[in-house]
Amino acid sequence: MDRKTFLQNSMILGGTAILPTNSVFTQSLNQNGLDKITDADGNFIHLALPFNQNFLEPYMDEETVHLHYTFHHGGAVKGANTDLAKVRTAMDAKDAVAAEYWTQKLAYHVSSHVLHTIFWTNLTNKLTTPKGELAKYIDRHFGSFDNLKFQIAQISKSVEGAGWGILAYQPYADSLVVLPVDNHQRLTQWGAIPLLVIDVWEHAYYLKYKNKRGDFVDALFNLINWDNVAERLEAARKIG
Ligand code: MN3
Repeated sequence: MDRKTFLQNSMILGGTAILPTNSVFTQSLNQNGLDKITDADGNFIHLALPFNQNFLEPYMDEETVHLHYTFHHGGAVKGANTDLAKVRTAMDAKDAVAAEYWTQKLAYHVSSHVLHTIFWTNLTNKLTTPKGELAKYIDRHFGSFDNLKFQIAQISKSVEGAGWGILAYQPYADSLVVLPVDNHQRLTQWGAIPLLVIDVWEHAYYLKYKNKRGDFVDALFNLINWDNVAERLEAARKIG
């Protein structure tokens, strides 16, 4: 197989693998209305926030939520649609270089779209704590809720550059894992399903917290919706 044919084959995989990889999981989340990132035609859509833009005050200010949701998350949705069209055009034209370029852009924007979609639903304005199966999994895999909070806070504070701290369900091991993600188009454990994602790109906190990323991460524990995390664990375990 020459390089051009190889690239075309891998692009076909790369351009479409993002959604089918977790298609069973995606389908189950779509059915229960937790996450929806595409319409019936496969175009990426930006669902309304699950709350008003001032809902997370004072820990996350209204202006930050407005800019973050509208321009950062919204920009990823627009970008993903553009990239998808460009990938298709490039494949029609058998332009391997362009298709490789737009496939990488697509991975970047779709990853951003997925993680932001989860991020908004992970937040609420009342204190919650892990219960039921989620609490059992946390005790089994981290020893205690405090240990989990410590680990995910440390990871979120120290992940390099623009990134995320993620609590995920790893179906291969039936376990919970904490992952540092400094380039969100690359997973650090294949197969792991994100349950709780903490956005530590500067746009997520800089207006209010300036350079104090640690203060933002600590404040975020006032907003985490552990009932949503529990719902995600239940959905993720069904595909294991
Ligand atoms: Mn963000």
